[in-house]
Amino acid sequence: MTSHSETPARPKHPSVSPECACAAGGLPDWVPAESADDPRFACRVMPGVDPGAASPRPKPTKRRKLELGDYVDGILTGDITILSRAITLVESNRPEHEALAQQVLTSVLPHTGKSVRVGITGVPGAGKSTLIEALGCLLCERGHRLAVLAVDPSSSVTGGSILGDKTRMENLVRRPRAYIRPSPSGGSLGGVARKSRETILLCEAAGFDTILVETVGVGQNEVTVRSMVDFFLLIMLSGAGDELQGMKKGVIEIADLLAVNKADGDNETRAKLAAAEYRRVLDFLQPATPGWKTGCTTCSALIPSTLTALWERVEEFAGITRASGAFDERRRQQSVEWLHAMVEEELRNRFFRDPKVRHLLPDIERQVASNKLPPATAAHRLLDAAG
Ligand SMILES: Nc1nc2c(ncn2[C@@H]2O[C@H](COP(=O)(O)OP(=O)(O)OP(=O)(O)O)[C@@H](O)[C@H]2O)c(=O)[nH]1
Ligand SMILES: [Mg+2]
Repeated sequence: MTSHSETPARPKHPSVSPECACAAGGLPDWVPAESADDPRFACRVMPGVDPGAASPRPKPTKRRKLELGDYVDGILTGDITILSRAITLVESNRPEHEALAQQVLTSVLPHTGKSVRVGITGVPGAGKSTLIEALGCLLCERGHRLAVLAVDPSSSVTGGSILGDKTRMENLVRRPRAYIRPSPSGGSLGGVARKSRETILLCEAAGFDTILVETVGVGQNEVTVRSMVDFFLLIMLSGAGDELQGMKKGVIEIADLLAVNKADGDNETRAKLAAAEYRRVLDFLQPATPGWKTGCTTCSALIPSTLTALWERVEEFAGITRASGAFDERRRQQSVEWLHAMVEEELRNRFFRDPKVRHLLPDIERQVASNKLPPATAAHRLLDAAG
């Protein structure tokens, strides 16, 4: 037996390093060298692991670089992995990616356009994602191929609600006929919108016949999503009789259908009353789409028949507007507006990147701020400098 008193006193802070452990044959450096076989010093220091020599962890296999033809073939054959990579390419801000992304888009463009694009908006918590999941499953069962996208410029800051949604839409995400894509983290709404528009085209080329675009009803988001979809659905909640007060008239005016959601259980009657109130208001508003009367219905993700009825309205809309030409006319207008928006954005970027502008700008800003120069004169001076 070895008593504690027989053990030599340890240094207060024994410094143990792999090097000295090796030098002392695996013993801590406070063990006398000649005591290697002394059972009182049973403790051993394991040599440290050299990360270089350690059993190699399997290296992440580098993904094969795809060429233009790989992207185009993959997309057109509905290969979801390649579609996802093409969307990532479109979302990238790197100039070399941008050039390839544009080539991919140009190649697949003749195969785009054959879908119904539906925008879904509503205040946070209105039940958009839950509705999309329930409706999406229903559409998949009917044989549709469905892509769910999100436009949420705040997502790069907040982590993005659709990221949560992807796990929340757990039934839909497992359906092979459905594809869910989180919002691109583009910062500005303009950037996110461009990427989302291009993503819609890629999804259509990959064979998705129904595109649902979810956006949170705050700020300019709704107007932007309206400009990229055929049908715009506004999800509402019934409140305590003050529905219209918090609601922006402008948003109602761009919708093709209002749906008072969560019309189930105790809430059903209240939702129906709210819907009737909205219908009275809609009678006084200009419809968003020529030849289509914007209506208001009730729905619940918990009651499939309400979702079927909701989708019937979308199909009816598509039928009527396709026949009248309003459907195609809107798409043509949207493409031209998109062109103009792109030109404006590019001009603005080039202008503010111009070295002469960057040189003059701080001083001109100061002069404008201190009322020494009228803003219009200042703007012309900068524009002239940029040539
Ligand atoms: N009773 C009832 N609850 C619902 C219904 N749809 C959604 N909810 C609940 O409402 C809450 C919000 O639903 P979400 O689908 O996340 O709402 P959202 O509009 O996508 O919210 P954001 O993405 O944050 O803007 C969740 O707790 C849902 O369970 C419905 O039809 N009936
Ligand atoms: Mg959501």
